[in-house]
Amino acid sequence: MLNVYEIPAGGPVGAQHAAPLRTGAYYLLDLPGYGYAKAGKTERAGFAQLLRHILDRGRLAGVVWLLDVRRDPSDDDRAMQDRLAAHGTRVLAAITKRDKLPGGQGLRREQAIRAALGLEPEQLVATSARTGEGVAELQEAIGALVRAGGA
Ligand SMILES: Nc1nc2c(ncn2[C@@H]2O[C@H](COP(=O)(O)OP(=O)(O)OP(=O)(O)O)[C@@H](O)[C@H]2O)c(=O)[nH]1
Ligand SMILES: [Mg+2]
Repeated sequence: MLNVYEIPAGGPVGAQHAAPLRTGAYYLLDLPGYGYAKAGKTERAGFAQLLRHILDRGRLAGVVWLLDVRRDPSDDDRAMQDRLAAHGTRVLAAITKRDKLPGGQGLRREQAIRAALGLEPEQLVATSARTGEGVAELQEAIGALVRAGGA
């Protein structure tokens, strides 16, 4: 499933009624993980087409790329990284579930993921939906992307 959220200017606070997008407001498209590859052939083809249209959107301000702190980047991750680079899409990489590996272990995993993907420290934010770590920082970075605008 692809879920679309309308985020009002100033960030995701409170419910908003459907209305034309105001300055600074944006749509956040929540795409499924690569697990969609387990879906049927027709569904997969449909989703691949949807993804192509999303990446081709001139108004696409950027992509938030979610990486589980416990996992090494997969072949699918690398393929997506190449694809985003080929498109010239701006990418924010966010490590998720940082709370699952507290302390030094998590820090080492952050560094390993960063090195595996060849990212600069400022291109990666460690987040946890559970503790709220990194969430404000990520919102800030998304806001900056949106203000910079699409290609
Ligand atoms: N401990 C912990 N659990 C989390 C965190 N974020 C999500 N989860 C849990 O992980 C599970 C999957 O979360 P989702 O956000 O649905 O994961 P997803 O990657 O969007 O999954 P798909 O959209 O199906 O690919 C849920 O049980 C969440 O409660 C986190 O920061 N910390
Ligand atoms: Mg999801």
